[in-house]
Amino acid sequence: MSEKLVIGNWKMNGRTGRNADLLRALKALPEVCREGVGVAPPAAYLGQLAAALEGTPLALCAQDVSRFAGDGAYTGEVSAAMLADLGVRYVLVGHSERRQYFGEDNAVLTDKLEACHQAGLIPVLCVGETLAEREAGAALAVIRAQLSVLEAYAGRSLVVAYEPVWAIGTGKVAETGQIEEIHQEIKKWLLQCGRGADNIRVLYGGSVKADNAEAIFSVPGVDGALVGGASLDAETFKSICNAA
Ligand code: G2H
Repeated sequence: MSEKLVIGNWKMNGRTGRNADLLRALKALPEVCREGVGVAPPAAYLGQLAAALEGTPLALCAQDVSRFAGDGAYTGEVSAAMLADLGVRYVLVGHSERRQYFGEDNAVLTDKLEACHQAGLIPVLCVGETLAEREAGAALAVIRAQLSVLEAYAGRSLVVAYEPVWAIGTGKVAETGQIEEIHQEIKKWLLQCGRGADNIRVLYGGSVKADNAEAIFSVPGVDGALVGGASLDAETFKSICNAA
């Protein structure tokens, strides 16, 4: 796998003024403002970022997408076609916070993957186990069950992100051996289901920071990172992108 992919997931943070300041800082940093780096603001600010990122190599990403592909009476929803219209390239699908707080299951995620495919967007399917699941020895079984949504996915473009739930926003980072094991298993699974793992990046996410990025990027099978909290500070995000 060639260039690593780093996506900053702003989660539900931001205001127009703060976003403008952060974008100004990011655009001035050649380590960040390049191919292979993306930012995922809240949906409310996708338009602001689309305008600000025009003409730059930074990829505009969305944190979520509606499961409904066509226009219609779906109050509050943002469709894949709308995201594509704004210039979005990557869409997070099935982030653990969506699974936890919004009950997203494989049926919902199957529709979201298909909606991305129809609109020409690249889904970033997020998978990962909770601490209880890991302690019960069920991490791999959980991840395989989450990956099974790909069996119905017709598209070829895809990114997978391994984010152990117990490492998200907690400051706890998986050990490099744990990361390597799961990334290799994900790649093996992708190969087994005919997905050609060579073309599919598998990112790591969960408390990636400036001081652990280099170690994480050097783990075999890690093709990039999904960065939450640490992507809200330009200098910290720069250090992470620089290590990629
Ligand atoms: C995991 C990650 C980004 P953080 O959710 O998706 O967040 O880096 O804050 O753990």
